[in-house]
Parts: sequence; structure tokens; C-alpha cells
Amino acid sequence: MSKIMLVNGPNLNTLGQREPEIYGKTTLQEIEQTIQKLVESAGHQFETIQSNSESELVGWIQDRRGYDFLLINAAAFTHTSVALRDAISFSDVPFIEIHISNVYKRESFRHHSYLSDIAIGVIAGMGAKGYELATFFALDYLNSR
Ligand code: DHK
Repeated sequence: MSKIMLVNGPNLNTLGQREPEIYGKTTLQEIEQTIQKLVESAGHQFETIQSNSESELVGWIQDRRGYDFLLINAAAFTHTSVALRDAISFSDVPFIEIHISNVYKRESFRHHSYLSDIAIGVIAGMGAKGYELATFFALDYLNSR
């Protein structure tokens, strides 16, 4: 049994209400429930966190050093946080970087990520479905280890 973690960063608690033309109408709770079902029905353990606090996310990821797989939408911290990058590197957990929107079609400050070059892969622009696609990848990855 592997441990898969889903991490969501700042403002993603407002999904469903926040700029639905960009982020869609699916709520974070719906996303978390969908991913939990996928992970648990494959026989793995699931844990999730959403935080608006960089410090809380860093602490949580540090504490999960050696877990098996991380699915992370760091939201705005993607573009700003060396601290989050360092925590993920320390945790030594393989991960997929997720973005709901296609960040490359948006403002140029969203084009840079502090995480992409240390991620296994990046999913952007596929809406809430991106979380499911990342989970399918993670399950496959863990199966083939
Ligand atoms: C979510 C955010 O909150 C933004 O700050 C990022 C990302 C994009 C997303 O598309 O999921 O720039």
C-alpha cells in the first residue's frame, strides 16, 4: 500500500466561486472526494491538505518525507515560493505539478514555476480533470515500481 498526498495551495478553497470562467465550477471538496475514491479503490492510502499559508504547506510537506507520491497544485506559490520547492526537494517525494488553468495563456508572471524542473510532469489547462489525470499517472507509476 502506498501513500498518495494531494496538496492545494492558496485560494483553491474558493474553487466553484472563484473566477469560474478560468477555474470552472467544481469545488475543492468535489475534487478531493473524487481523488480519494480513485486512490482508495486502488488500495492506497490518501491524505489531503489545502492551505493559504506557505508556512503550513512547508511544514506539512516536510513531515511527509519519504511518502510515495505527491499531487500538488501550489497555486500562486508555484510562481513565488523557493521555500516550497526546497521543502519538496527535502521530502524526496516524486510529484506531479497541477494547474487547473493553462497558465501559459495567462499573465507572464504565471509562466514561471519554481517546481516544474523538479517535477515528474506538469498538467495545466485541463480544468479539474487535471487532478484525475495526475492521479491515473501516479497509480500507474506506483504500480510499475
Ligand atoms: C491556480 C492559481 O491560484 C493561480 O495563482 C495559478 C493555478 C494558476 C491553477 O490554474 O490552478 O497561477
